[in-house]
Amino acid sequence: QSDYDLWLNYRPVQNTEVAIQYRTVLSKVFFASGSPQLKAAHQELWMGSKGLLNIVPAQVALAQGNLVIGKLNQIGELRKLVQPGDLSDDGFVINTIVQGTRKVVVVSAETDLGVLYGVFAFLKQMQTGKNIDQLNITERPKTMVRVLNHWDNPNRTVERGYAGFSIWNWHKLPGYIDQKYIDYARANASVGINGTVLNNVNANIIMLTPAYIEKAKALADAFRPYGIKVYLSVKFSSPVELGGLKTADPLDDTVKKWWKDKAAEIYKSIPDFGGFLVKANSEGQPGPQTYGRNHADGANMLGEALAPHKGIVMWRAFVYDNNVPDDRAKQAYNEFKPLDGKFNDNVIVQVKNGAIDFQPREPFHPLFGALSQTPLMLEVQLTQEYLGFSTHLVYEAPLFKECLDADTYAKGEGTTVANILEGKYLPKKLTAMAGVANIGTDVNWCGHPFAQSNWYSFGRIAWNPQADAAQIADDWLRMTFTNDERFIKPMKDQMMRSRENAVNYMTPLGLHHIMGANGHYGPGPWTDNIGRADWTAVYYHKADSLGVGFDRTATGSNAVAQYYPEVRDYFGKLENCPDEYLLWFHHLPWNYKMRSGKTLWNEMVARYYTGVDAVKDMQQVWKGMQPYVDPVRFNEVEQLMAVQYEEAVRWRNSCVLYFQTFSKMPIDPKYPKPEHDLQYYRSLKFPNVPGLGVN
Ligand code: BDP
Repeated sequence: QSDYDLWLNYRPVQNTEVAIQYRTVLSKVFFASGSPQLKAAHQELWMGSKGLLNIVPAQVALAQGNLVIGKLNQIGELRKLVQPGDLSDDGFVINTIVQGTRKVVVVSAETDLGVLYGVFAFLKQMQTGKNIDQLNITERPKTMVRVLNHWDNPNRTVERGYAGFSIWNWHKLPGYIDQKYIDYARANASVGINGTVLNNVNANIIMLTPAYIEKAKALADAFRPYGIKVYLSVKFSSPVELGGLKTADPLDDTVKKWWKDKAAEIYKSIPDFGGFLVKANSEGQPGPQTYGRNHADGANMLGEALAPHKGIVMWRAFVYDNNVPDDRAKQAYNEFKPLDGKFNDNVIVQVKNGAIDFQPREPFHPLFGALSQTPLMLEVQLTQEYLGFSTHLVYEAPLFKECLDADTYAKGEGTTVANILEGKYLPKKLTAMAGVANIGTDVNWCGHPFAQSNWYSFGRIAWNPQADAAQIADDWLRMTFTNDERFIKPMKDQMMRSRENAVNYMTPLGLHHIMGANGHYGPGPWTDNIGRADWTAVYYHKADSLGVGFDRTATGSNAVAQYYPEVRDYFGKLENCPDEYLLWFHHLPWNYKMRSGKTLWNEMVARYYTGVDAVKDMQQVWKGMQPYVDPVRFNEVEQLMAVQYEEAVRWRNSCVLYFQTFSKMPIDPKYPKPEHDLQYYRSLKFPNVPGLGVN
């Protein structure tokens, strides 16, 4: 057994009591036949039964089944007994039904894909050791589009990828379908992910050439049985660069026609193609503004090209410009707020969780709540660009949830990001969530055995933004490792703390964007003068002899004014602002008195040391886990934690020594002194940092 199998490794059930129950249910199975999705579901159930129980279920007639699986119109009278309500959105039911002397477990749905989801959910019950005697589960996805965004380049490098190269072997496609593609699709479907954007948002035009459309088609065909649609990132200037046109102006008729023809060409090969993801006028990418038009003009033009085929446009709000003399945190809002309501129905605006860039902690993006007529989707980053790459154990679900549970107050109290995302205020419009994939060619897919939990939890949370991070960690640990409580309890606890630990040793108290330049590896609070101010660290922490932090209140950039009054007061008024966001919104003196009674300087130092100590604790806890984990993974995690510890120490030492040059205050002697001086940490060079994929 290897961690290639992810949370679908179907280990033998240890608990003999439930195993007997499972065997009885699985001994006689009616499985409706039909579509490729039902076949995939059937295959999965058989695979699961083999692994979990070492049995091959016997296929029986509908009336004989202890387990009945099929679409509602395939399960006869049982349909009436499950009373599912509307399941047209690929939801499913799993019910234990008593019919006279017969007890039968029914897994059913309106759609084929719903049945597949139901089968995965049923398997999960057994993987997590649940009693299946009285099941009564109805689930519906709360968002329509649940996509991974691969930042994969055609040459197989992965921008910000820390798990090897791209899993898409473009050279061997379309002729060769790697088993990995199927396993990828299974893993996605098991958590409800229903789409994948194959290529980097910094898009290469080659993706739209006929040869690559055929390659994408081969992937789409492989994924279809698992309900995964294929999408592409497109470069806005494609009509010029690929089509030879003079312009890519979205209002130009030849440009419109070019995109219409291109869309038609794609749909000819991939009839259920999902649509386009677009990064425009951001970080050097071309866009409608290049031609004096706005984001809505650009998005709608592409929307029109896709609309006849039912495709969608995911238009990114990640825009900022070094030439705009305003706080970077304000720029997306300033660009998109005036365009509210101007987007076509098949366009959705994709917004990162925070206004800067996937930092260890950011306040929720002010665009959530600000646009009331435009559907917004949330983009989170599974690949740990700012969270220690693939060497740090950081479970990100608490980070996703922090954003989703945040209250925007846009329509009064309770207007959370999650509620907005689910389309509660814009019924019938598109709803979606995207995760920047952390997947590569590493045997364990994600580089770190625990990084798989970020892929897993993304799917669960995209399906249900109200889901609970601890519950998801619990399920993932059980499915991936063991149901042994002696493992589950401590490791769940470690996972739940892990993100806060990373915040503490990297960017405590609202600090942000102080990582190393370019590669974004390790600390770089001293980063200045690298071509553009908004890519430096000093732009964000603004440390000086008087204090530290970015004043985003009315006396500063006033970014806080982009929030609704309740939120504005929460972050903007010093007496309300939680410590976690303090230096994001306020520039404060080094001797500012914190809630803890400590000075700001001492509190900052304390946080850095606490963060590192927490990694040490985690290492200790992991040592105790040896009896419950196979030696390969035990060893992998042990080594990675040692690396994480070293890097956490480097973050701490670099940051406290650097900020001390401004505070001029001592580090409490109760803490171990940094082993080296600041000069040493500044001089460290890390050539060949992963993740700088060039396309
Ligand atoms: C940043 C990455 C950069 C991406 C960009 C984006 O550093 O590589 O291209 O986001 O989201 O986080 O477009």
